[in-house]
Amino acid sequence: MQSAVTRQISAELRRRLAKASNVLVLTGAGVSAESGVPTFRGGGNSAVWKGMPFDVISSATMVRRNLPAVWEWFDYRRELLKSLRPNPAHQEIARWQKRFADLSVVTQNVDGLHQLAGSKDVIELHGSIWRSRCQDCRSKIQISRTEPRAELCLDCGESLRPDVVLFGEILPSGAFELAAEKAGACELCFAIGTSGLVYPAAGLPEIAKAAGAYVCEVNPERTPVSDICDEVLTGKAGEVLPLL
Ligand code: BV8
Repeated sequence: MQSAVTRQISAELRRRLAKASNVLVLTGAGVSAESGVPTFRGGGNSAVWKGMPFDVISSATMVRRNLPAVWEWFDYRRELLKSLRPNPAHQEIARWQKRFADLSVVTQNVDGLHQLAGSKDVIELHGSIWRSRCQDCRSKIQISRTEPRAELCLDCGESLRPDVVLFGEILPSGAFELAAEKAGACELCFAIGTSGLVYPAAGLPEIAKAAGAYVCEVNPERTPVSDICDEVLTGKAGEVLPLL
């Protein structure tokens, strides 16, 4: 008995999956939802921390106004992540690195679960919750899953902040440019678990589409990205991806 999702997968997509060599995957918070990581929007929730919507606490303004509060929010999320593991969606995407000659994994997520699942060369558009950055000399320090994080820069002694791109901040230099170049060169582009609201990341499927790629969305809900897709697979990433 074929599942509802299997019936959704078109012959065209199957054909393209069979012959594609250059594939780009753009993921958002939804790809980590089945690992237990709360998403920011969709599914009725929008992350709120101590009364502040996430785009207020995760913002450049808040780093200037109240860095300890920003650390508290990120420390809380990192603590939660310590007990969470990659789900079948992350694992399938990691397997795709061998399946396709040139697979680009571009993520908006900061949780590190793609890397934990085995994906290599992940383009982290919004940085990583597992890294700090010095506010002064900008040196970066990995945050361990077991040891307490450093409070001050080991090089210059100045205060550290999460090495994450907050609202109102520019993306790591080169990250978006590389992702856009890959999007412009791919034959097949998947937008997986993203609400398609946050730019410039949300512009990547449009770049792929304009360059002639076949664009496919995997999401339980419709999003602004759905309108430009060649195919929309309605379902959870952890259930749909293994069927592809
Ligand atoms: C920039 C890190 C320019 C932090 C994030 C006003 C002031 C300042 C900027 C702006 C402004 N107005 C607009 C902007 C631009 C802003 C923006 O786009 N805002 C939007 C909200 C309107 N963008 C920026 O600020 C970016 N920078 O523009 O810089 C600039 C230039 C020069 C000088 C200065 C600035 C930076 C944006 C990055 C912000 N940081 N994250 C943190 O993690 O706390 S973004 C944040 O939202 C998350 O990281 C996430 O990556 C991102 C997008 O969310 P999604 O990943 O899509 O997740 P979401 O929860 O929204 O959706 C989940 C989806 O999954 C849903 O569709 C759901 O249906 C689906 N789903 C659920 N379960 C499943 C599933 N799918 C599959 N399977 C499931 N099981």
